Amino acid sequence: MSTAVLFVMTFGVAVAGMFARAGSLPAAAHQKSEATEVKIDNFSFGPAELKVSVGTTVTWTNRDDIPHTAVSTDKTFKSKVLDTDEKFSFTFSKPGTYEYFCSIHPKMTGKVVVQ
Ligand SMILES: [Cu+2]
Repeated sequence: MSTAVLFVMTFGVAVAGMFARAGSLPAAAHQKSEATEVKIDNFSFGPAELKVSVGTTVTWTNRDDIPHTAVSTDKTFKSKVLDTDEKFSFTFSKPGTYEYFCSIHPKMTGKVVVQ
């Protein structure tokens, strides 16, 4: 193996390492971020169960080609009918378990656990 090839390989690993470390910073910051997303697609909420800290804003985005809603069972929040690519956001200011469903398709359910 030539020195040049060895150098390129070593350098490549070093660069990859730097990117990996740089990449971990935004990921760590993201965990503390105040916004989290739930995607609605194929008649389901994803993730179906979401754990967030108090004060987090959760945004539901309808990625389905069918209208959906996100309505909590205890009426804490209630979206309008979301057409494709429409969003609904709610900020959870109290800890608790918030179960919700789609009022058009009540078999679609999800849960937000606020800690
Ligand atoms: Cu629905």
